[in-house]
Amino acid sequence: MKSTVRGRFITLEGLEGVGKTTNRQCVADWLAECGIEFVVTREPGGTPLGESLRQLVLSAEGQMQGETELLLMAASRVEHVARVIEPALASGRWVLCDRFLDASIAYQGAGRQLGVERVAELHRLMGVTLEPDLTLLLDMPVADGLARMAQRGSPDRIERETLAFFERVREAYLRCAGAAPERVKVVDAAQPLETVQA
Ligand code: T5A
Repeated sequence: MKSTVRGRFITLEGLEGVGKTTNRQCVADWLAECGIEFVVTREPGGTPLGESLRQLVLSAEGQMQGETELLLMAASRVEHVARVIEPALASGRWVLCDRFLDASIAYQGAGRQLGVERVAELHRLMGVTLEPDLTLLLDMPVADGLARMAQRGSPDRIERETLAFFERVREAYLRCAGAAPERVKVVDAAQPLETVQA
């Protein structure tokens, strides 16, 4: 009987406006050219419930406790891993995901200052132990990413955060890369698109 080879899990990370969505398409095209079966998905979101949580967490008006934000991100992730990511990987398909746990580490752990270890511990308690095989961290100066994003229209609740918040997020992402250089590859996203994609 033929055994199924588990698929690979690739994530795209980085601040707003660095080009995750743009480059996701490039990676997807490359996987398709290689004849690899894959699923493209995103967080928060990726399931019907996750997409509702995304709407809730990004569009909420007024204040939201950092802990509430973290729990909503994590709830979306639990559903996503159980219903989409794990089944796809188990069936041999690759998964290309726009943001994953590193985003909670960076945005809630560092940006909201809830503590990186606290965020990691919450996920362990919920049984989210899945790690990407490869993370492409698109990195560029915060102000440049925000400037790209500003051309796109009205910002969501998180996009309205301060420069200091995004600086903490960027630093945390770079620390993730430093701690796991085999998994996290940093790409200079300030370069022209063709160079980034190459
Ligand atoms: N969040 C998410 C958390 O706080 N915790 C979590 O656990 C998770 C999972 C999600 C929000 O939720 C937060 C983080 C976010 O605030 P999102 O929509 O996934 O939101 O993420 P955004 O970062 O907001 O997505 P954006 O669409 O804003 O940014 P992208 O996808 O990085 O950028 P993209 O591809 O849309 O490109 C932006 C513009 O730049 C141009 C593109 O053409 C586009 O116009 N561009 C370039 N221009 C010149 N040179 C290049 N190299 C370029 N690359 C792209």
